[in-house]
Amino acid sequence: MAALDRADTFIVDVPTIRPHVLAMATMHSQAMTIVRLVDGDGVEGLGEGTTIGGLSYGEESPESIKSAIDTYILPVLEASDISRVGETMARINACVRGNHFAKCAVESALLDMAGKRLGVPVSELIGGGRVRDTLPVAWTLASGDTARDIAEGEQMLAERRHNIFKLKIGKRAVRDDVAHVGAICKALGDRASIRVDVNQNWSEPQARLGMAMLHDVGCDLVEQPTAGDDIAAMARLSQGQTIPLMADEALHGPRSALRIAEAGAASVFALKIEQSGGLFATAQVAAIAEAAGLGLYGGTMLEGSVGTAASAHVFATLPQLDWGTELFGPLLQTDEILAEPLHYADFALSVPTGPGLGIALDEDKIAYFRRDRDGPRLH
Ligand code: MUC
Ligand code: MG
Repeated sequence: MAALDRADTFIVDVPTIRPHVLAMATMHSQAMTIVRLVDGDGVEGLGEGTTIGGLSYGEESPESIKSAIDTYILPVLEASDISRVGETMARINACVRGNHFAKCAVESALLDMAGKRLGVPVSELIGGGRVRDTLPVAWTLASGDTARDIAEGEQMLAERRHNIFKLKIGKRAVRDDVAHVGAICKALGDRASIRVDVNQNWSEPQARLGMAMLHDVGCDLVEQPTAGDDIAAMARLSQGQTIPLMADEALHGPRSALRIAEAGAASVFALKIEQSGGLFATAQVAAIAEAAGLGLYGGTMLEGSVGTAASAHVFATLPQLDWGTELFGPLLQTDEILAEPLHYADFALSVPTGPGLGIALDEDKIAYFRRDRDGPRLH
């Protein structure tokens, strides 16, 4: 039995190392909603709710994540035995519809506490437990400039940090975007896997043209070319094109995963703990993909280190992670908010090995960056 003693939900704004240009927004900083729970024995749990570009990516914003937790989820936690994570999340799900990002942050904090109480990493509490200690990590080239992207890719290869690159396209005309991808494939493609993410910005005819051309220039994978809620168009594209289609925005947990798999609307799933509604739900999405013979990729909402560690614990439980992960979020930020940063080397991220998430916050950094203190206001 464990009762909630204290909770603190706050937003931290950390600048990005360069502008990050996506089809729907250009990021100059990342806003992360962090939840910290402490039980009566002083055991602490951390979770993160993070999206991209305010409300331009999805239906939850940093502010709505904080408000959903503070107003509707904390009262449920106060009335629950929070050592029972599954039961507590079921109670939350009965009171709060949707709000997957907020629920994921809270479930992550509960699992962090459960792991610390039991003396095991969170990865041992998910599915069949941990099967790997490192995860391949892609980097996103999204400066908005082809030459700068190539130079950045060369640097990543030389440092042995990344040899998988995702390019954010969908903002320019299809042929211009393909020329940009083709130039990067030509420069880096013999030493790296090059993929693209359109973030839903193509119509079906644009996607038909774009996917065929991308295949011809040596691109390996196309992520969410068209609207995520048009499963029929995704199915036509996925079945009609040679280049594999990866579902991202279309995935919102197990039910959507089953619909996409049944429709043949993707051949790869981008798993995201927040979009799925939590770590347990992500494992269920992965199980559906595996049963349907689909490929798996560990996605990110460009979370900072807390959400990245939580994602890493889930992805470490997946025996077949054919497409690697993109858990590079902390590296896109100018400052680290953990006392000890996550470890990246040899094209991979090491999954933390300590109890729970295996991480601790740097309290000075948090005091500086949290939006409700005297730190900078970055938007
Ligand atoms: C997305 O849509 O997949 C992941 C990497 C990146 O640069 O943006 C994201 C979000
Ligand atoms: Mg995506």
